[in-house]
Amino acid sequence: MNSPAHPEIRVFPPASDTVARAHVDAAKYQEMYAASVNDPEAFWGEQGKRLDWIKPYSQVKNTSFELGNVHIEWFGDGTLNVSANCLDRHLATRADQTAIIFEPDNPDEPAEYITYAQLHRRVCRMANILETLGVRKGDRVVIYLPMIPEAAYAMLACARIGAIHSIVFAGFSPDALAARINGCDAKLVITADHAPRGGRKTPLKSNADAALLHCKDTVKCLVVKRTGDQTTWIADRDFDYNEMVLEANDYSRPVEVNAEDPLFILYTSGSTGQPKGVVHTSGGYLLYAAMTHEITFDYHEGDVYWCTADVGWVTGHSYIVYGPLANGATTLMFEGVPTYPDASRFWQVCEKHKVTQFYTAPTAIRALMGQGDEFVSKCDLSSLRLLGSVGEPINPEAWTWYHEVVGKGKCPIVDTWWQTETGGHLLTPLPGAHALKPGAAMKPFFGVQPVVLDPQSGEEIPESPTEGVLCLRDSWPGQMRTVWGDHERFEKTYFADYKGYYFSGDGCRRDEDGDYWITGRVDDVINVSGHRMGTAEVESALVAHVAVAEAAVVGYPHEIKGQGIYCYVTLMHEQEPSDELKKELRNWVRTEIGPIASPDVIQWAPGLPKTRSGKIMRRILRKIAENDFGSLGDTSTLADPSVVDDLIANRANT
Ligand code: 6R9
Repeated sequence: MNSPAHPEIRVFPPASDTVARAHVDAAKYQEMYAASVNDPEAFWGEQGKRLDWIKPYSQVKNTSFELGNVHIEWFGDGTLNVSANCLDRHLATRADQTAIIFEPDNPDEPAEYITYAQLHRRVCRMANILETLGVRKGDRVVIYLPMIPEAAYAMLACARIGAIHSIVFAGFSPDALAARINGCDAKLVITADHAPRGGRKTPLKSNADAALLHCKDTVKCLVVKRTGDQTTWIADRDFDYNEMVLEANDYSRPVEVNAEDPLFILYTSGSTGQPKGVVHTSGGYLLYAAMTHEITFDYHEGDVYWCTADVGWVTGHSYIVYGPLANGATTLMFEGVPTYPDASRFWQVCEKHKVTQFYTAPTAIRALMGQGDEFVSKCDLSSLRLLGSVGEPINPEAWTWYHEVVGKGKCPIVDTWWQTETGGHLLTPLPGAHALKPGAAMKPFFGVQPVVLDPQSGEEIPESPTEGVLCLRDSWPGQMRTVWGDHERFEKTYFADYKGYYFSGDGCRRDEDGDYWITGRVDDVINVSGHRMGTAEVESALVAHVAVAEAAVVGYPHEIKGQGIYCYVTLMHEQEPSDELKKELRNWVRTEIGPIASPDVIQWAPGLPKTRSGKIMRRILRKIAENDFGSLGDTSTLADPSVVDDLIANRANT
């Protein structure tokens, strides 16, 4: 079906069987949405009952977006325990139900099915180990693990004793790991010998060893055996999880925490400076993750739900662990990559475990689409009922392939727009309530009030269609509370540019039907294979190299990754440019940050386009990287306009 105003945009209304099954249909969405914004207190006060509280809340919402006084508190006088909500309360009804299906990297290794009763015991044991190692309520624990069930045990064990976890993606380098351990002043790092991925192994323990050289010598290290490979061992600092677990008691009493006590810190990239520690708290976050998981994915009893993200990213936190387990769901954890042993792995796993909901990133879809349909069609995907997309805008071609080839035209696609900062989905179609448009994130979730602002005036644009920056007018329970140790940075980053609003950093379009389309970041954040990165981080890694005088980094369109990393590098005087040096700089960035930040393109730049006040004109660099020289805009304010001609003449092939 076509949209009347835009005949080229196809619109897919929900199918009748989807509507019949759905928790929320169109009428219910209207009614609930109106209630959620007209009386948030009453709405969320009611929804809060999804959780088990130790001491019930009497207050619901206490929030302010006013610069200088930003304050976000939900269910402020309630107490609970997050791990008890994800485990203990399910034991009476689903002790023997599978909580986690673990699918290892190597398909010849058996999958593991962990029931709620087993998960409960393993989390309790891990909690007791953490306490033995001196971790107490409020202490920080860094988790640097492969995608193995122990990562979930560690998260829930922290939650059980009221400790705050901070997961560092296993693809980050020792330097990045050290910065995060020090940033949150962690007492303990939990790691593994190696992380198998795509048939290769990342030496996590030796990375942790290298990182710990730059940390306080009181930081301890708990090591999980994954591959069994030898690692170096430092007595009194390193502890063997597999040995300790044999002795550990299998019950640990869940500690009572306040709804607003931090649950975790997750470092994420912004447009300036080093990554910031996004803080999420216990009550509102868990409620929001659980509710969005149930409603967006239309989760029902007996479903097998799979989110392919890594627990090192927020998607893994909310939609592999906390949301699904709070709902008593069966959640699949996959250690591997989509293309190992070959490009049918995702679909084989769907067939093997009869996956009903499948949630992945556009970059994976594009990569697999390029391998041809046969990898999909040879698998039995009849169990699939719903598909999800997250991490970056999905282009209509990839959407259509996902819909037709993977979903056989029968599975709705929920294109969920959200951020580390938002805790859960903010914009998404709901499968039984909304029509789908390929590439659109469509509608706000309950309680979410998106607004489009004029970037210049900061004024709200009420009419549609329109385009501008995407902000939120009011708080929702899953919103981040602060930047760890730096509330001022929190206020400055999200509440200073547009007064009275939360600024997402994304641009968007709202069409004539009032549906939202995300157009991408409007700041210096790029999105490479769904991984969010600040161009400033890559620049500071580059300039830390002795040969580099100056660097400017921008994103450019990349067929599979969404965006690639394009670096303009000015070398030190008398430093000769060479291909070897390019290679060296690539490796340098990989070790400074991690393989995900590896530059795709390095162009030698004798000079960078700067204003007379010395500000690099990134707009121009972006255009050159995009191969779009026709619209460079006004270059007359440049200190030396001729550098632009040189950069164009020597543009690298992308
Ligand atoms: C969940 C997550 C957040 C940024 C966000 C936006 C982009 C995420 C998207 C999307 C278009 C979607 N983004 N989902 N853009 N459509 N469905 O990815 O968190 O890593 O913090 O990234 O990702 O630019 O601002 P995070």
